[in-house]
Amino acid sequence: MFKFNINNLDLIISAVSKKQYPVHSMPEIAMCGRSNVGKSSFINTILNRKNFARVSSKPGKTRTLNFFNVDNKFVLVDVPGYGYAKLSKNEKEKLYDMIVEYFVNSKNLKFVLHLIDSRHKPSEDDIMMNEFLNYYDIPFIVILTKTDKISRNELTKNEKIIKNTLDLTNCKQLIPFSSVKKLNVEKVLNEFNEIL
Ligand SMILES: Nc1nc2c(ncn2[C@@H]2O[C@H](COP(=O)(O)OP(=O)(O)O)[C@@H](O)[C@H]2O)c(=O)[nH]1
Ligand SMILES: [Mg+2]
Repeated sequence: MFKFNINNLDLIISAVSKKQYPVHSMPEIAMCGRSNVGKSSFINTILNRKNFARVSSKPGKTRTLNFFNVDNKFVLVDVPGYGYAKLSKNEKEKLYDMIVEYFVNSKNLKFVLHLIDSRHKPSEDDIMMNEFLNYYDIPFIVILTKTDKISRNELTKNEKIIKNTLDLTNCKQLIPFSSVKKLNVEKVLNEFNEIL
């Protein structure tokens, strides 16, 4: 199986607004999803690393846009997980403002990986994020996470529901994924390779 051999995964900056975005000329790939959707596991699986999750879950780095330099090849932008039940309306609005500001101002963003739990109908927050991506005309790939937790039949059924619920105008691909089974790792890597 083709693998990324990542030597350096460096946190460039944890930013909360555009004046803090790092200046560079590499392509950017951003990743977003509801908290607990499997974002850290996904990236550890894709990059063949164990330490991304650790870096990205350090206190203070969970409500920020975390820019990672991946081997001087591309910049991975970890967008904070949305949909915490605990967030107040005001905190939630701030979070969405920060995400939208990035979508609007990112110069090198090639596509967004939007992670959605394959077991459920997309949440209101998933739908809102999907609307942002289409509205700001950002190409995205939907990653259906945790497919190992459901049967083939359920996955087929849920895929239909998800496709009917989301606006897939700007969607390049919808990829069922499992970090446990390493399902479709190559498919994701091919999408990465295309922009490098
Ligand atoms: N069975 C299974 N569990 C997963 C998968 N991906 C993540 N998880 C579990 O889901 C929980 C949240 O995962 P995490 O990667 O931390 O999610 P994050 O909050 O989006 O970064 C953890 O308990 C993971 O072990 C998967 O593909 N299959
Ligand atoms: Mg995480």
